[in-house]
Amino acid sequence: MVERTLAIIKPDAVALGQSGMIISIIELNKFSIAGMKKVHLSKTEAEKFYAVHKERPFYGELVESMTKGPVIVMVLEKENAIKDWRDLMGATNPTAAAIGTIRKMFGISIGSNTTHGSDAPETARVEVPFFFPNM
Ligand code: FUP
Repeated sequence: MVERTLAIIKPDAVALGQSGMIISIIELNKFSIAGMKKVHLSKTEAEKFYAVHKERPFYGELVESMTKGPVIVMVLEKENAIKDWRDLMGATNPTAAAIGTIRKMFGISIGSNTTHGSDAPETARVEVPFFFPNM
């Protein structure tokens, strides 16, 4: 089934000049980029986006790391886009991510792990319109 998922290139990766390479990898893996923009999240926006984690000990650091600079937000489209983008990103912690995954190649730490991807169809249905209200 053709699906849409939300992808974010996080502030550290944008600041390090890695976004072009990451977008190339996305295209080489046959995702269609249905939407893309560069935005600098406010604290309120980042808190809302990651509200599911608000009771977790890393929530404050997560919000801080997502607001320290601009991010590139994309809607990726393909068959099984949600799982395929999660597989291409790799495990949350770059040290545990498989060789060849984006988080393994570019990630610095669990709190600086290069990219975000929706984790399920229900999540994608909320996250895509969070950034792209008309999609
Ligand atoms: P993922 O779906 O792989 O992005 O992972 P989670 O939804 O579990 O976590 C969201 C973000 O919180 C991660 F990308 C990084 C951050 N995080 C931490 O900083 N520390 C943790 O122990 C877990 C997650």
